[in-house]
Amino acid sequence: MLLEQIHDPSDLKKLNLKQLRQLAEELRGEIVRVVSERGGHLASNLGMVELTIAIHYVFDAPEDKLIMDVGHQSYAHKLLTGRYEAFQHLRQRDGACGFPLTEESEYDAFTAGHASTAISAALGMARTRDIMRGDYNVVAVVGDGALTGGMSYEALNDAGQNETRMIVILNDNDMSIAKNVGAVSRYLTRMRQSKGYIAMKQGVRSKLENGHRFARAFYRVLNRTRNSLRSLFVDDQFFAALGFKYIGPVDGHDLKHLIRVLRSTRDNSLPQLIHVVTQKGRGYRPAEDHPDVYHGVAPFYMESGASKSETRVSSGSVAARELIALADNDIRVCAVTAAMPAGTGMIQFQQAHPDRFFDVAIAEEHAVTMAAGMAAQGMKPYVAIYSTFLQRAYDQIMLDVCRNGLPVTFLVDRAGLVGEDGATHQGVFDLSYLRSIPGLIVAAPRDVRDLKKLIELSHETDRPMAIRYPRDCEDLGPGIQSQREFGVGEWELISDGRDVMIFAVGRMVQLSMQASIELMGKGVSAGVVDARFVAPMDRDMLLERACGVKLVVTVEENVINGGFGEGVLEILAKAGVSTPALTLGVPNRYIAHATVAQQLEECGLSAMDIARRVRKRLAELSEARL
Ligand SMILES: Cc1ncc(C[n+]2csc(CCOP(=O)(O)OP(=O)(O)O)c2C)c(N)n1
Repeated sequence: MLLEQIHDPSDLKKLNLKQLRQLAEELRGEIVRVVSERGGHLASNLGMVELTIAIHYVFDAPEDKLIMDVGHQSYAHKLLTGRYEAFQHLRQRDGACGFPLTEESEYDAFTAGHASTAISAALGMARTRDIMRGDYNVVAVVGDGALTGGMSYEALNDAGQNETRMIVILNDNDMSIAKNVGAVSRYLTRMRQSKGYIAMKQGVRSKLENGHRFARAFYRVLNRTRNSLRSLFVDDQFFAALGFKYIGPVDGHDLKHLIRVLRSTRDNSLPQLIHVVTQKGRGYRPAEDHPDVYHGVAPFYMESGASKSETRVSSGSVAARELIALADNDIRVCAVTAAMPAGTGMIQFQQAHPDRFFDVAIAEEHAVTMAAGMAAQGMKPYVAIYSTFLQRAYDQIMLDVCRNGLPVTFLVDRAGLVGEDGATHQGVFDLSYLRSIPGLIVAAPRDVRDLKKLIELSHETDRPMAIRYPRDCEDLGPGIQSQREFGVGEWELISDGRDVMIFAVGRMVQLSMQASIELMGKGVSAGVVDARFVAPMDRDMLLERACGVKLVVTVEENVINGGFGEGVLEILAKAGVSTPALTLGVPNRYIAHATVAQQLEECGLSAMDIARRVRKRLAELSEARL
């Protein structure tokens, strides 16, 4: 295998074109094999193979800086930069991260995971190079999906104004996770279709090489009138107006041509944008046929492409079904997503109510303020965004929705620890960043039944509300189902305890119940309260249950700093309650990729950990009393 001989990009430069093509096939095989075992981003990576080879063939990383937007398409890059072994453990604890990570390799110039940051980061590096009188190239690789994010335009606008030397490679596969949307996407489609011009030019050139007389004459005319003729076919006004020299469209699977084009851009002193057209899922039939389904996958059988994991009903799909039912009877109900129709489950809403579904592209800030505008005119918008991506829209939630007191509901998906996607994707900050916003109701269901009730409640209230939930929500069954309907801010006593009261949020309710059983076995009577509202809190229940026990415990799948537990401590302190308290949650650091179970353990949040930590604190307290 050629791949085994590539320890860093300098080995790549020793290969001839035929070998580079063979390497491309080997890379594809390796990516499909490893992703089939470990899960990960498949289709985007298969589309990037030739482009990655060409970039490393032409540029000299790590001196030249390569910045990949989102970074989910960096697998070939990892395999070509000395991480073959780590890649065998892709997305596993201590294995290769699924995104570029500066700690992992000097070839990863910038840690990423969220979209539309690459051009800004690249511009910052290019400016630094110029100040420090360096002489390296800075190359940002941005997908057409990532180009829909506002930051990309902020960066292009800035880069173009004073002509900073940098290269932006637009990897255009016409797909975000789902089909790309928006006017810019339509514009790119027109540019791609101008490939007719390029095909014609190439056809004429090859005929010329074969000595065709008319072709030779035509090619001469074509070349002479190149610019005016080209503009008939390729409308590059948009990028030119932003101050970028536009090059393309270029076939992203034609290695020879790619290398030639990239070479022509090396060391140029202008901002340049190379428009490369690739096919998402290239080379693996199931991914070519369904690039959206194979964007990010769980482990699958290579032969058939079928998933190895059993299909589970996601919380998002439960939420979508509930919303559809509400929308059936209320024309005000609409759904908004930022490029994640399938991931958030809202694709079902789209099918049921296409005229009230809005995919605004990778534009979380816009999604929130657009929903605020709709709510201001009488709609009841539901904005479904993952916890980690909603971080982008903090100011819009704070001012455009909440300052205006508008009834927008945020369906905050993938809340809590998310597993293999790792540090950039953890949903462990939302309770902190949402809890502090005046007027916003913040709730977390303990299971799907609760999720449905919370959505019903959100429909009844005219206040802004956020409901946060993990991807998979259990159904804890009617056994512990709330016996009564609850209002905003009401918690629920699940079991009483003489020694300890555990106040738990969301998925932690179930683990706390298991912990209480474990504690009972050790002679500790621990009760559990489902603290389903983190804002406003149920002060009365808290004070009632916190007095008279030896220890108050809070458990949340959120960072401790600014989280639920700190809110509880504040209420207890202000009320003068002196019961000792233990706050359990995610430590205030970035939690790397691993399984959710491993991450829970790492944070000391498994049921056994909760029980162990409670007993330890009880022991410390009784020692202190002696
Ligand atoms: C701020 C933000 N929102 C949403 C996402 C989720 N996401 C990851 S990749 C992706 C699509 C990116 O499309 P594109 O840039 O065209 O890359 P492709 O996968 O098509 O190669 C999305 C929406 C993200 N990473 N960051």
